[in-house]
Amino acid sequence: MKKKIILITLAVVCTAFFVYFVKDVFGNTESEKGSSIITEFNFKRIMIDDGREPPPSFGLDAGHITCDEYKDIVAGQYFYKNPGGDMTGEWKRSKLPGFPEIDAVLIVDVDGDEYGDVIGIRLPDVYWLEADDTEGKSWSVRAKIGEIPRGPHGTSTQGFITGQVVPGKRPQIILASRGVYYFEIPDNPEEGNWPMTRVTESPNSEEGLALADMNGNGHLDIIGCIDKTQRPNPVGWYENPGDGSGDWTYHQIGTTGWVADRFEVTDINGNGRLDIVVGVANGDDDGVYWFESPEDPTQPDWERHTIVIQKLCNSMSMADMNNNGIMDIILGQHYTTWGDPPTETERKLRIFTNDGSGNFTEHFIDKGVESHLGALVFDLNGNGLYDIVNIGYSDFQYVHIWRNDSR
Ligand SMILES: [Ca+2]
Ligand SMILES: [Ca+2]
Ligand SMILES: [Ca+2]
Ligand SMILES: [Ca+2]
Repeated sequence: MKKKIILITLAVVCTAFFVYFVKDVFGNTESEKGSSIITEFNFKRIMIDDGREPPPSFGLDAGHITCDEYKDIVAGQYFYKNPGGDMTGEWKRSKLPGFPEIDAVLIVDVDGDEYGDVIGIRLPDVYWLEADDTEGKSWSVRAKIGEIPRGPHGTSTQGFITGQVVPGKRPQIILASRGVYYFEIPDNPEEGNWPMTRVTESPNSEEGLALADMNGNGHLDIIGCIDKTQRPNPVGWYENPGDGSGDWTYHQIGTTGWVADRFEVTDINGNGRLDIVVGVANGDDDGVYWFESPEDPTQPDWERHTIVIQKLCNSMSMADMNNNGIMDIILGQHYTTWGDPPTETERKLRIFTNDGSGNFTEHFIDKGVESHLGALVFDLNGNGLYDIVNIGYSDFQYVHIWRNDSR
């Protein structure tokens, strides 16, 4: 009986926080808080972990796992509870089950209860993990949701995103490895074997993913890699057929000299057409480029524009960092011991703000921190300013955040 009362109390507390958030986000309180345009960035670097065990992992996401106004982080084998306040306190770390192999890649609300949910992969297996408590102190594997083939990186992979590509109560989980697949969350997720659809079977489609309605028909299309081994490397998008069927049509729109690693989509030049932004890595032609959409986005040969030339652009993301309503680019730098590795002073974290016409201004944020599938942005403390979250690959032992103190 006592246990039941505690559980009910927990549920009420969590619901109260949830209502607070919904109000906060949809009542525009958050955007009002951070609505003034930022003219100068001010970030504070905070190291939240320097003792992660190998192997290096790819997964990184932030979201509300615990019942407070601060976003928590999952990365690889670990969950980190946001300490709140100025976020310089201890980020309590819990190991996720399945250690050392499971790579936690996404935070997704699977079942609508107060216990946080995470999607973890140990390919070919894909799992739903859930917190056993509202603090994320311990976690359990709730179900194996399905299997996708192993790609070039064995048990893990570098392409994962959530979004509503088909109608449903909850967004789907989209994974790119040897092929691109999406899983739908069923009504009884604990039974496992979630419905899965294959978007492409192309064997070398592992890399970043983006979602956007490219042709304006109301269905989210997938922007991603089709063959990372081809040189030049194709850039393009998969057209959502809108009827739930698989094997989507791929539209190639251009090429990069080497691996098109990270993808983002926005209207870069303000003409109402969605353009594709690509971070290129690991060879000749490294840099960040944007491809200008023609009137018909299914046409090939979009004009390519350079935003910045930099080696190893494996960490590129997009958000409106200066609150002027136009998406900007956040860029970290990977480090490898092969080839001509960037020196420590070259490992920069930068923001490139767009004036709305495709003219970018560079803002130096920090240097010396390696970034691989990092430089992601989340408003970790709910103050209306995007903070930056970072993991590395060569320097896999670290997780850093940069708290956004800009005003
Ligand atoms: Ca849950
Ligand atoms: Ca455009
Ligand atoms: Ca902006
Ligand atoms: Ca913030």
